[in-house]
Amino acid sequence: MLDHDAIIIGAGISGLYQLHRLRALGLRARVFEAGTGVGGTWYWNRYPGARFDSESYSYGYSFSPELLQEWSWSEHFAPQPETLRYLNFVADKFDLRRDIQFRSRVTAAHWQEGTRSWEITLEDGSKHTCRFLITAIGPLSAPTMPKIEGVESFRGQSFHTARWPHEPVGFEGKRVAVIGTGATGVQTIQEVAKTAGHLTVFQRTPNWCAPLHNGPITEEEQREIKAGYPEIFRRCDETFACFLHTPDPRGTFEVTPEERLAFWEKLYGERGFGIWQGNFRDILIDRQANAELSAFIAGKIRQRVKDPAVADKLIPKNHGFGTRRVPLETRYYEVYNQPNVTLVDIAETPIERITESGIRTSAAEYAFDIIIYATGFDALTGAFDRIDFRGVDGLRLRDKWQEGPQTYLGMLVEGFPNMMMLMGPHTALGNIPRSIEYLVDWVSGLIGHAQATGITRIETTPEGVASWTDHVKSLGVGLLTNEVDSWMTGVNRNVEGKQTRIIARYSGSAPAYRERCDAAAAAGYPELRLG
Ligand code: NA7
Repeated sequence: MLDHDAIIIGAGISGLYQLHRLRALGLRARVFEAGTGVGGTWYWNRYPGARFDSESYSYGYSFSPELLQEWSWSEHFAPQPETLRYLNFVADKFDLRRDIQFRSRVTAAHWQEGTRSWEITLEDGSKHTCRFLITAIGPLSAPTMPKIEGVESFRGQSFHTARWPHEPVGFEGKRVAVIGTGATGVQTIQEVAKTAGHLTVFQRTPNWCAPLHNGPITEEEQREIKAGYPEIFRRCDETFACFLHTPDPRGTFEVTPEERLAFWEKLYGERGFGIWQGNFRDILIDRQANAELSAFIAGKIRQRVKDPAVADKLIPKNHGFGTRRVPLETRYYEVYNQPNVTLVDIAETPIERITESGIRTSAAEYAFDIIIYATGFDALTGAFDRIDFRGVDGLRLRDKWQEGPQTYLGMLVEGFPNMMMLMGPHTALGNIPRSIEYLVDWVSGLIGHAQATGITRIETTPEGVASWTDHVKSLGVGLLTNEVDSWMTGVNRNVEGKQTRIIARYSGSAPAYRERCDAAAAAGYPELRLG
């Protein structure tokens, strides 16, 4: 007898909802979670300033009308502590904790053909068996430290943003360094700059940032939100990437220069991702359109940063607006007008090493009390690489994906029967909880089908994988995003073997993705071998 019907790795947004759904199917499901609490991304990323860039009310779970009415978001873009409270509230409300084992990092998962089951090994060496294995390990959950000599030698305090301590860290009067200026670095910098004695930002590549325009949710807005949830989620269902924003059907050059400017001014003044996700339909395809928009944003940066030389350093030169993830900010650029903040361009003067007392670049030596590494993640496939997954005949997932991931619908892998991935490579990212709810529902439908028909082995066919992988690749053709190094193209200069771009992300529309998955289910899963 197997220990469990299903094992879910991870108690983040996807793991929690998957547990809830599997229970409803009558399965004995168990979640193994490395952390000491629920929350996943929002459990680990406790760095100062961490918050949503999606509107709070478009980000929460939609599956329970009761939950939607019971929970009140306090800000349009909730800060991390509130989101973590929310996920704990969900865990309590649906009594999820009794099936979650914390402090339990999964190190290996091996397929056992004889029993059509998975054997999972935890860090403590214990083993657990199950019929179905569901990975809910997140697309951005394997933090990476920079490959810089001397990282271990620093005597002050140092933290990676995704492994932030649970105790408060004070910056008053302290000399603080931040390395990294992605979405995380930007949020950290604008918060730490408020109190640090002196903050030095080490920037290798500037990113194009745009204003978040956060604010508290008033009582009246709260009433409107709660009454309007069906409409909010209907909209998220219809938009390209499940945000409240979706591309404008017009092309950049189909309007007059005056109309274009007025539209961009409006978007720049509005909340959230509109400037990225709700812009003209061709800004990420048409080079000229992208260049015009980039020039517009560069103008904003120049207006906001007093020192023209600093402004120039903050303007990206090697990629256009929106071709990497756009960090949303609150007075980020104004931080560089403060006397307690210095920007060091390490593309110009590279970091040579971390020393006992601070950081040495090719031009100077800096002393610090605290170094913050906002250096990102081994994205999309990194969390998979950190677990020893072995499928049929001991095949290693890492080897199978050596040339880049190959999946069916981003959820199944040939040679890895009964394993389903939530937010694995080749699925739609966008407003992630919206994608998660869909994927969990689809996986639950498949497992429910197996339960009802006595199926104990589910494996995708090579044809299914080939056609999906080709489809994902073809969707990426012509996208400016895929011409740029970033976590979205699978590049991480700190990780061996991740120096070249791959197509690891589904870049079509979310409705088209769902249509394809729905059709597969409706047709009785023709691309799966069920037995
Ligand atoms: P990102 O977006 O991958 O950013 C990492 C940053 O760290 C980026 O600015 C990197 O510069 C910088 N970095 C990484 N390694 C080094 C070294 N060795 N030296 C100097 N600078 C370095 O990660 P985030 O955590 O900000 O965001 C990830 C996603 O999580 C985000 O998009 C949200 O969707 C949630 P580079 O650009 O590589 O030159």
